[in-house]
Amino acid sequence: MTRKKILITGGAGFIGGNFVKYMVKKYPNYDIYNLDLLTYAGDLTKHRDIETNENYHFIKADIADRDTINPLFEKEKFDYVVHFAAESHVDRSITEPGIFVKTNVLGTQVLLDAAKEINVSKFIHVSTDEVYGELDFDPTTFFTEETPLQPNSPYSASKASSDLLVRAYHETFGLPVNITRCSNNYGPYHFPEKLIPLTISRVLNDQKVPVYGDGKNIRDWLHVYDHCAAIDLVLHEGLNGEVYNVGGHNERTNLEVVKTIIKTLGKSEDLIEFVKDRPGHDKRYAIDPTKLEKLGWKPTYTFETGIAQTIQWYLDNKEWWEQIISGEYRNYFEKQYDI
Ligand code: NAD
Ligand code: TDX
Repeated sequence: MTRKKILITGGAGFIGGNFVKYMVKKYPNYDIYNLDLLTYAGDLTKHRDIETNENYHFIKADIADRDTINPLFEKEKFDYVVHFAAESHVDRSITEPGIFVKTNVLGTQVLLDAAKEINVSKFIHVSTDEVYGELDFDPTTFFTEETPLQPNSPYSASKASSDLLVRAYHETFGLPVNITRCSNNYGPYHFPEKLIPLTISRVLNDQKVPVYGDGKNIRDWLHVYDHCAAIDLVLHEGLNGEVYNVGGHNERTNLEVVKTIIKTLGKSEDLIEFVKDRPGHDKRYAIDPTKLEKLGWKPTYTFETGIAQTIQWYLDNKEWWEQIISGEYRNYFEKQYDI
């Protein structure tokens, strides 16, 4: 296999971090460059197991900083770019939309320009099913790659905007791109502001779990390891210019998710506290992954096996999440929640 240089942005975060580990271990012949600004969501302690590997490199930089990104691309001449870096939390986009536009839209455009200048062989843009908006509760309806974009939150609007730029750089400049749109991920190193790790960490500390509205909103859960395998496949086999939806048919209401975690940990459902709903709260997401399955992808986790693995991981790695929730996160939680 020829040696390749792969730039992974956002590789100190949740999904990017898992993907960096996956690539460093699976492809010793690829040089993996993890570029990350190390915002509140990024941390490098998760890479202690790979940081001394010869094929792992870290670069601290802001994707929206053209003066850093352009010379870096000129110098390193990356073969592939896999772009995860983003502001990713819907609730934060409601209180502070500006940074979502800067990082997710402008940052993506800076990377596209730099990638175009050095003629990268592939630019993978990791997007989200949230760009399609919401589905109603009819279980026979799904998002396909043809579903129109109708984002409802500042977060999803910023991701949809970046998707359109990626598409335009393919159509106008012939940049070899793919866009992947994945459903909700969960698994190791998920930042505890998101529903599943928030619930696990709070239940373990016998603290109330805030459930928005009536808890009946539905998400389609995918284990992060299955997402990593999907991106690997698209990177190597995806047809240029194509969009691929990623999801494993694991729809659950939020209340079902929270109750499963509480039951697994042997705690009481009295910990559930219904709180005021998220503004613009999307009712349901559900992915039709047929196109990616035809390319050769199949998830390996069901929700049951995946959530059991994830809960065990949080039990075994308390140090990682305790260090987060005892820091600046406390201020965020107090501002965000009334409980
Ligand atoms: P995350 O918030 O855990 O990690 C984001 C990473 O990006 C962090 O390490 C952060 O430091 C870095 N970053 C932020 N701004 C940066 C900047 N200006 N320059 C460089 N680095 C910066 O996010 P995640 O959940 O791992 O999501 C990764 C990607 O996958 C995002 O693009 C997100 O939209 C997409 N996605 C997430 C999910 C999900 O369920 N979490 C589902 C579908 C798609
Ligand atoms: O405290 C909470 N209580 C609650 O009921 C939180 C944080 C969430 N929720 C609900 C809102 C959603 O219906 O749980 C569901 C999941 O919420 P999040 O974990 O915030 O995820 P979501 O808003 O669905 O977005 C996620 O999936 C798509 C990621 O954060 C995005 O980055 C990704 O694009």
